[in-house]
Amino acid sequence: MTAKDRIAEPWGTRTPYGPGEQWPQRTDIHLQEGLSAEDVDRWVQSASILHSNGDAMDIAVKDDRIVGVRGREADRVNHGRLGVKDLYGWQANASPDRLTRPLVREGGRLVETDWDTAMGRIVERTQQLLADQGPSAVGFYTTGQLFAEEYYTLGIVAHGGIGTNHVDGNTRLCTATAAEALKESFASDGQPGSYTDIDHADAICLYGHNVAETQSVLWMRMLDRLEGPNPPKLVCVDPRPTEVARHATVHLAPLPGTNVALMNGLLHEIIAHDWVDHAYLEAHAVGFDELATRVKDYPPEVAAHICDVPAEQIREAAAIIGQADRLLSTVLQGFYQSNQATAASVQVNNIHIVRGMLGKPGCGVLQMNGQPTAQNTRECGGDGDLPAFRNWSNDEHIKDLARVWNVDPMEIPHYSPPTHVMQMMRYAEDGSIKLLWISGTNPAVSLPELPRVRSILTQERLFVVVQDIFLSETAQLADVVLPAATWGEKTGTFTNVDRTVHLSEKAVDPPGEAKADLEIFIDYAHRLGLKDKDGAPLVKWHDAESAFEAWKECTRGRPCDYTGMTYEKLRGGSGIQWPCNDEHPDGTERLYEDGKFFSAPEYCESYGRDLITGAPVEPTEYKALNPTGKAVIKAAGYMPPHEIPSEDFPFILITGRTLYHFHTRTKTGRAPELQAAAPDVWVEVSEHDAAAQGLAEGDLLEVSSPRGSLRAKARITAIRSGVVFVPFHYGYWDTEGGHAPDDVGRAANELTITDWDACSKQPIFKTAAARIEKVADADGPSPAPRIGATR
Ligand SMILES: Nc1nc2c(c(=O)[nH]1)N[C@H]1C(S)=C(S)[C@@H](COP(=O)(O)OP(=O)(O)OC[C@H]3O[C@@H](n4cnc5c(=O)[nH]c(N)nc54)[C@H](O)[C@@H]3O)O[C@H]1N2
Ligand SMILES: Nc1nc2c(c(=O)[nH]1)N[C@H]1C(S)=C(S)[C@@H](COP(=O)(O)OP(=O)(O)OC[C@H]3O[C@@H](n4cnc5c(=O)[nH]c(N)nc54)[C@H](O)[C@@H]3O)O[C@H]1N2
Ligand SMILES: [Mo]
Repeated sequence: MTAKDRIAEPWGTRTPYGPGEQWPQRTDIHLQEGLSAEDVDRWVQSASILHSNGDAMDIAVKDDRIVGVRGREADRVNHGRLGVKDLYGWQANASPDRLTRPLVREGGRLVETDWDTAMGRIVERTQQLLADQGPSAVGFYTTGQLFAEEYYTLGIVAHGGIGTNHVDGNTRLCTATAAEALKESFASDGQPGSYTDIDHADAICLYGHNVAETQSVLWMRMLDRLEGPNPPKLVCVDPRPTEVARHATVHLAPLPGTNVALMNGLLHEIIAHDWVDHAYLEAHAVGFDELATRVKDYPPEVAAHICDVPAEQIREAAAIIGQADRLLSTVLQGFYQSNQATAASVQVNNIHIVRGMLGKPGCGVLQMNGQPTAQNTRECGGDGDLPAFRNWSNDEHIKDLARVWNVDPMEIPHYSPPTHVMQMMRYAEDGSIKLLWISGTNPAVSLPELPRVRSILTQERLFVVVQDIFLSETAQLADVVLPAATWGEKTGTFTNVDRTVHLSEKAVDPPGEAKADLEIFIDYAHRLGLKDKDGAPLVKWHDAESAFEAWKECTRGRPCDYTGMTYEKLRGGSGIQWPCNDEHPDGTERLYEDGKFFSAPEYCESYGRDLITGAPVEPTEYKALNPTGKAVIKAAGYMPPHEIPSEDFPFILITGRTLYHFHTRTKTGRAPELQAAAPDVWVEVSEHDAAAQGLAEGDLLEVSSPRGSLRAKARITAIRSGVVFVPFHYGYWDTEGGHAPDDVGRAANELTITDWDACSKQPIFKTAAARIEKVADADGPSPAPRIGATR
C-alpha cells in the first residue's frame, strides 16, 4: 500500500488472524518522492519516536540524508507495519528551522553564540546558585523523548552530583499515573502484559484510550483480530465516538471525570456474580475484603446515575469482562488525565487481580505509556524517581545506589518524594527555583493554564535553559537555547510500553553545531567539575554505548534488569523485553507469571500512597499490610471533579489528540502531508448541543474557561452532549503564519486548570468547565480530520 493512501486510510489493509496465531507480517515503507528501495545507500536500524508503541523501523539514507523509513518485519512489536506519523514525520529532521547554533539572550533578544559561551553562562549561574542557596535553587524538567542513556546521565548529574530533588519529566503529564497505578497494585513500575496478549485475548477493554489514533499499529493488530476467526469482544470507555467505540461490542460513554464510579460499578457486578478467582486471591493478593465492601455501594444503577450511562450497558460490559477467559485491558489518558486518575486506573488492575488474569497469554494489563521513551524517563530517574526502580524511602536502596555511583549516600536527596513539575513551577513562581533547565519538552504549550506558565517562565529572576531541536514557544522564552541532535542523528536505546528495548542508531550527522543531548549533559557535568567520592569524574562514560554499559550495572538485580543485553544483541533482529539477564537471556514476555511480584518490603520500588490524599504509606505500615510480597488490592470511592459545570461555564471541556499530529507539532507540523491533514485547531460539539445553540459545522466559536479563551471552528460529532473536546496540538507556531508570540488564542491549555491527581501528581487535562459562543458563521467545514473521532 503506498504511503499516499495512508493519509486517507491510516490503518492500511487487513491481515486477519485467529486466536493464538501469529500476527501476519506486512512491510510499510515510505520514501521521498521519486526514490525506490534500490536508490537507498543504506538502511539504519531504529524505532518510532512519535508514540510509545515501539514500532521498529529502518531509516533510509541516501547521500547522507534521511530519505524515508521502512518497518522492520522481524520485530515482535510491529511485524513490519508503521503508523502514518512515522511514514512522514522524519522529514522534520531536515527542516530549515532546525536550531544549528547555541543562542543566548542579549539585551532582551536571543542571539547566536558558540558552545563555550552558552555552556559557560549555564555553569557560572549554576555555581553561583549552589554557593548562594544550594541545590534547591536548581531544577531540571526533561521529557519522554530522549534515550535511556541520556536520562541516566541527567539523573546522576542532578541527584548524584548537584544533589537537587527538583527533577521531573513531562512524563508527569503523560504516564505518571501509569507508573503510580503499577506501584499501588504491584509495588513497582513495570508493565505486566505483552502485546502478544492481543493475539490470545477473547476480550479487550480500552479505558480512556483512543488507540486507533494514538498507537495506530497496535490498533491494526486489534483490527486484524476483529476481522479474523473467533474475534475478541471489545469494550470501549470513552465519551467520544472514536474508531475504537465504533468497533466496540459495548461502548460506555461516561461523563468525563466519573471513571471511578464506573469501575466500581463493573467491579460490583464481577463480585456479585462471583466471577472471582478465589484461589488466586488467596495465594497472591491482599485487600480483597475492603474492595468487596467498597463496591457494594456501587450497584449498576448508582454508577449509571453518576456516569450518566445506561445501567444495562454496565451490566453488559461487566458480563464480558467477568466471563472472559483471556482478558486484556489497556488504560490511557482518558483515565490518567482525568479526575481521580490513579484511583480509577488501579481499579483496572484490581479487575485482573480479582479474576486471576495476570501472567498468562491473553491476560495482560497495559497501563499504557504515551511518549516513545517515557518508560526510560521513569526507569533511569529522569522523573525524579531513583534509577532502576529503587525506593527513595528505603535507606538500603539509597546506599546501594550510592555504591553504584561511588558517592556518599547523604548526597543523594531522599528526605521527601521527588518534586513534581507542577510543584517545581510553583517554586519557580515563588522564586526558590532560580535555574530551570528544560530539555525536550515545550511547556509553553503543553502545561496547564498557559497564561500562568508564560508569566513564570518570563520572570527576570528565573534563568531558563532550553535544549531543543527547534525554536519552540518555550525556547523563545529562554535565557540560553542549546541546539540538540535528535532521533536519526544520535545513538541510544529506548523501551516501549511492553518493555521491549530497541536500539536506535545514528543515520546522519546533526545539522550545524547541534549536539546529542547525551553529549550536552556529560559536558555540563565535566564543566561543573562533578566528582565521585574518590575524586574521579562522576560521569565515567563518554558515549552512548559506554553509558548503556553503566546503566546495565545500575539495573543488576532490579525488576528492569538490562544486564543480559548489549548493543550487539539489539542489532539485526527484534527488540528485546526486560528483564533480560543470565536467567532470562532472551528477555521476558510477561511479568508475574508465577503470581510472584516485586513487592516484598525490602525489594519494592514503592510502599504506595493513600488513594484519596496521596500521602505516602509508611514503611512499617506497608510491612504490616503486605509482609510476603503479594499484589495489593486498593479500593476507592468516587469523588466529583473539582471544577464542575456551572451556569457561566455549562460544558465539560476535555482535550487530547488527533492521529496526524504529535503534541505541539514541532515535528509533525513540519511534515507537509501531516500538517495538511490537520492544519488548524477545532472544537468538537455534540449534535444535540449544536442544535440547542444554533451552531453549524465550521462556525467559528470562542471557547472560554475561568482561565482563558481560544477560538476554534466547530466540528459537530456524536460526542456525548454536555462535553466539548479541543485538540492540544496547536500553539501559536504555524507553518504558514510564522511565529506570532502575541496570538495565543488557539492552544487548549489556555483553558485548562492548575490541578493534579493526589497520588500521581499528573495534571488534570481532562475535566474543566467551559462555555462556547459563536463568533462567526461558517465559511466551510472545520479543519478537523476526516477520520477517527472527528469523522
Ligand atoms: N497521533 C498521536 N499519537 C500519539 C500522540 C500524539 O500526540 N498524537 N501522543 C502520544 C502520547 S505522549 C500519549 S500520552 C498518548 C495518548 O493517547 P490517548 O490517551 O489515547 O489520547 P488522548 O486523545 O489524550 O485521550 C484518549 C481519550 O480519552 C477520552 N477521555 C477524555 N476524558 C475522559 C474521561 O474522563 N473518561 C474516559 N473514560 N475517557 C476520557 C478522550 O475522549 C480521548 O478519546 O498518545 C501517544 N500517541
Ligand atoms: N491540554 C492538554 N495538554 C497536554 C496533554 C493533553 O492531552 N491535553 N497531553 C500531555 C502529554 S500526555 C504530553 S506527553 C505532553 C507533551 O508535551 P511536550 O513534551 O511539551 O510536547 P512536544 O511537542 O513533544 O515537545 C517536545 C519538544 O522536544 C523537542 N525535541 C524533539 N526531539 C528532541 C531531542 O531529541 N532532543 C531535544 N533536546 N529536544 C527534542 C521538540 O522540538 C519539542 O519542542 O503534553 C501534555 N499536555
Ligand atoms: Mo503523553
